[in-house]
Amino acid sequence: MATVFSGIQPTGEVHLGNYMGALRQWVKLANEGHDCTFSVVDCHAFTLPYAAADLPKRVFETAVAVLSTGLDESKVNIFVQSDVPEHTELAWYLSCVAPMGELGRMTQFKEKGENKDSVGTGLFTYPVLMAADILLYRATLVPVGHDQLQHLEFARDVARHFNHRFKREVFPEPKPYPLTLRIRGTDGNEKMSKSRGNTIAMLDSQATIWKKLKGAFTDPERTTLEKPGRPSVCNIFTMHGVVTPAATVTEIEANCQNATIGCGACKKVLAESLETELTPIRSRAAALNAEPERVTELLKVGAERCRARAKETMAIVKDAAGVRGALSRP
Ligand code: AQP
Repeated sequence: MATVFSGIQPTGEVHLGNYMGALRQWVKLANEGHDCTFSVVDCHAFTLPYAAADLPKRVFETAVAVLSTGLDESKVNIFVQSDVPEHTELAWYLSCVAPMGELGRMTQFKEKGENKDSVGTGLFTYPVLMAADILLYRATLVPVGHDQLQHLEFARDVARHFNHRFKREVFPEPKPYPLTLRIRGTDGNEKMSKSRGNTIAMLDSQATIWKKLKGAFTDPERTTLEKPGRPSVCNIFTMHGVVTPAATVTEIEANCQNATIGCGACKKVLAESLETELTPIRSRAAALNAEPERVTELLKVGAERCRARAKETMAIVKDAAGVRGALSRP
């Protein structure tokens, strides 16, 4: 069984891209019995400007969304990153072995820093913090989307550099668990993203989901009902692949290609499938929202379990690096 770590940023409402692309896989990995740790990575959200007054609410909502997917919190560690200060502590040690040249090649930094007058150092060193998140739990398997693969490769390099420098196998090299699915936004072009305003939230009501689905882009070349559609380029069809029963997906694919089903009817089927999928999630979220102190308690227990593990790793890291302050002397 693998040790799994993954995180989600509290940068907005958790959407169907996050759910289909990542959270559903988290539930699968947990159900397979892997040792799973999942975090609301609020320190990562600090890398770009945000309204401080909104952050606590965002963190809470993100935690509720993660918990409501059906993860069994007695078996899985779920916590807020800033509750375990060893993440930022380890990030410092790792930054001292992380090659600057590699950081400079990170495409996400180039994208997120583009056209900004000034960016914080944290945006540049973000992959070091991500490496610390993973290596703190000595994770061996990390669910990552295509856009994070480069950061995981960096984390592997950092683990190698640290082990080599201190001649000890402190960190295993984490392997990617590729998240290949990419859900586009309702605008049809870009990745569905919290910051792009093109999302369908996982916890949106049935009526809101339908309203957003009705307006969502499909195959841009299917301009009339009579024209055959191309399911392979249609975002609606991608989502069918996740939540609609396989036999129905096959039927929809053929009917779209033969122009015997229109986009409206196809979206109706998707709305029904989403309703079946999301109803239990919505009711778990409602129960959690009705008991906010229970959510806080779950996150507290998760953070305590993670801190215990994090402290163990930091003791090994410091021992390997010969770091001994007065308080850590025997
Ligand atoms: N559209 C998507 N399709 C498939 N997977 C997605 N993920 C995000 N968007 C899609 C996956 O969700 C996980 C958590 O994402 P994150 O919050 O850590 O960061 P992100 O990828 O930057 O998500 P957003 O929504 O695009 O946030 P913003 O707008 O703040 O940058 C990740 O595993 C990610 O792959």
